[in-house]
Amino acid sequence: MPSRDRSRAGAGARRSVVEVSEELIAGLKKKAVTLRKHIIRMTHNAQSGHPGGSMSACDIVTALYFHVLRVDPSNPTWPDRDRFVLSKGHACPVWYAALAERGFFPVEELMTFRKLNSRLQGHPELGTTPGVENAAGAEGQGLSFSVGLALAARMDHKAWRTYCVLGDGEQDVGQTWEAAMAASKYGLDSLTAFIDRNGIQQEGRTEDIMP
Ligand SMILES: Cc1ncc(C[n+]2csc(CCOP(=O)(O)OP(=O)(O)O)c2C)c(N)n1
Repeated sequence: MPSRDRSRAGAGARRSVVEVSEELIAGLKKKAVTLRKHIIRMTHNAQSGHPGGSMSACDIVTALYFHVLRVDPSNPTWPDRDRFVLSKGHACPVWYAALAERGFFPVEELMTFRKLNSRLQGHPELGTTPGVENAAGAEGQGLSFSVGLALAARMDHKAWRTYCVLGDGEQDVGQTWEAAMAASKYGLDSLTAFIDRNGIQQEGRTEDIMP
């Protein structure tokens, strides 16, 4: 998040700018197609879920999981891992697809999405799915949770970063703005927030619902 007072930034914060090449972009685009295929199969198999919001977040989630995030699929709770928070939790098919492709659990398990006793429920659950970092479903809470994570990293003098994905419709929720103000106040430069600007939300175009 932008900071007005960089001097308060956490010690040990890592640079958030990454090198990219044409080859890397091509590889990520290919991986994003794979994730989109998973999303379609999962939601079709379940005959429910949120394919649209999952698909629109696909490029962001792919870039994070396949180039940026420092995570260890064989040790999902590695204390020094970067944290990924999906605030728009209804888009969890894209998260599950990325986690499976990254090796957190078998790709075949994706077909259990939204089934009884599955680890892949319709909204993310903390402690149920390997690699899932936050429970979500009620929109507007993820950035507050992310602010807490970033503050915790600073208090512990840790270099891990927090990445949060929000919906554009989710900007209607006041809690998101409270969290943004807190992130700015504390100069949390280890926190990066993305708004998935797909222009639509559940009941219409984002501009029409809350101009
Ligand atoms: C607090 C709250 N109110 C309503 C909902 C119902 N809901 C589920 S998805 C959605 C649309 C969200 O729009 P956006 O954040 O833009 O997500 P996207 O369109 O990218 O999926 C809504 C309102 C919810 N999950 N939480």
